[in-house]
Amino acid sequence: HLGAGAPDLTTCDQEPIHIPGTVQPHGALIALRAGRIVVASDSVAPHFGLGVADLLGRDLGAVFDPETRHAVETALAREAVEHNPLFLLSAAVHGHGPFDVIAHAHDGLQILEFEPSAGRPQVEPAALIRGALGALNATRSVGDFAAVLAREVRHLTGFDRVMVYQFAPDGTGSVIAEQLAPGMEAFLGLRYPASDIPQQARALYVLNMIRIISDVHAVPSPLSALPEHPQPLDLSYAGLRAVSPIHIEYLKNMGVGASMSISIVRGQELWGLIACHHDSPRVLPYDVRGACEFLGQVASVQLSARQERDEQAYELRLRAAESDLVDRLVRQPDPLEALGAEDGTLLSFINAPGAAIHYGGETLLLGLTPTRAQVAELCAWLATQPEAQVVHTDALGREFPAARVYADTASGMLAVPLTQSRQDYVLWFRPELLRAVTWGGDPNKPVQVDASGTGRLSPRQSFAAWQETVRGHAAPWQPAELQAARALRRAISAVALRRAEETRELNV
Ligand code: BLA
Repeated sequence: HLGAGAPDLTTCDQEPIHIPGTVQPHGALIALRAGRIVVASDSVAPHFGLGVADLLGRDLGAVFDPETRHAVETALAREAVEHNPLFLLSAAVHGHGPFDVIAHAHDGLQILEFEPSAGRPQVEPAALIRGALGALNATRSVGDFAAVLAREVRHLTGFDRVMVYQFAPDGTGSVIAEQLAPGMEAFLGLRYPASDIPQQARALYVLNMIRIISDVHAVPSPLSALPEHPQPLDLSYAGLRAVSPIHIEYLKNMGVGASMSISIVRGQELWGLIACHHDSPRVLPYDVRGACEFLGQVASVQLSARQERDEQAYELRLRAAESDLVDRLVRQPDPLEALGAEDGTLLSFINAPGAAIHYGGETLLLGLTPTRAQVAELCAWLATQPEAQVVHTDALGREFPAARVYADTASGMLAVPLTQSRQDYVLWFRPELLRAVTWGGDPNKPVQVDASGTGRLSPRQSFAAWQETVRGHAAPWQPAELQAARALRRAISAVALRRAEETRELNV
């Protein structure tokens, strides 16, 4: 599906993943128009013992016995299946099965999917997640919520690795919670490039909240259609949709056998994913997938509320810390003494692992920072810059090349001037975002083009490209942080002004 020519990351967005022309072979799919079968997957042969030719052009009588056919048609007439895949019944097909029969309608077609039944009655999704809902309700912060969500999804599905993956405004994402089976490699805290989940996939995942790749090594089963139905079948809402070969390759590189992900949506945007991996193939019955989707919907609603609460709490904390710092400046004229207390106030004022105070030629360091001499040199450079209330950057090395040597401690810098005229600043630092990620397999192996020779990118290459783009970048300063820094700057000016006036009065 990808265009010819040199591979580059933009081609990822071009792949029409909703019309792969194939389904995953652990099930079979047929599509009907006006009661006639117009599309069928080759996998009807192993599952039903029938050829595609036995089905195309026929009605449901070619699949079901009369009684089952009646039950399916009655359910289809009654249920709202537009874009809404529903479990209809468990039924045998020509002595094979039984199969879970899942139906939805899209683009004027009725699409029936057949998955081997799990051998137990289907359960209402709500019943499967009653316990999880209670545990989720009891959490307060985004972090706690995500941790419980990962635990409950792992409990429900048995996947070896369950992660909550959150997108940043720049489209990159990081693993904010994780539950692992013993022996699984941890990804918690790692950040991945935006191109790992391209645009069209994100758009599809807002429409259809769940997808499963049951076996990354399975050979997809092609769809055949009647000549009068030439356009590719849109599988946006189909559970058996075969997944992008690029992504399959990605999962193989990671050493993953099966994958599932559930969307978490905020407004109309993908907030994140619950991403699940299994070492070996894993098929999940429809009701368990439905329960996961339900959890995803609950998470979509509840995470927003918790995120707002977290943001408000952070703003309050910023304001409290700011007024505490100002109090100290009022009581103690020497900023090194006033702000340099080792009690963590300066570091916790703004979420940063390092801070420094440079005043009257002296430098005080707190946490993860460049050296004293480097901070002094940085302040000398800042003093040559156009005057500003606060100076901030998330790529310091771009603006001040001398800072490149300490990118690992200070790719991000936020500086508040302490005095009008001198090189005096209080500064916060953030480290480079980049963290080493090792994919399954040999990390030293050169980037390869895949076996089919179509010039597709491998995830290793995307990661290398991303490393280049994020080198020297730190997590950006949030608007609330900049606002707090400006408020601190104003307060410092006010304190200095008052002090100047007091001195003048004394001198009179
Ligand atoms: C899809 N990529 C995905 C999905 C995830 C990721 C979760 C959803 C499908 C699924 O559930 O498996 C990415 N998975 C991750 C990340 C982690 C993880 C970041 O576990 C981290 C722990 N991918 C690339 C490049 C391209 C690409 C370079 O790296 C394109 C050239 C494509 N990824 C790609 C495509 C899909 C995808 C096309 C959609 C798959 C589909 O639904 O058909």
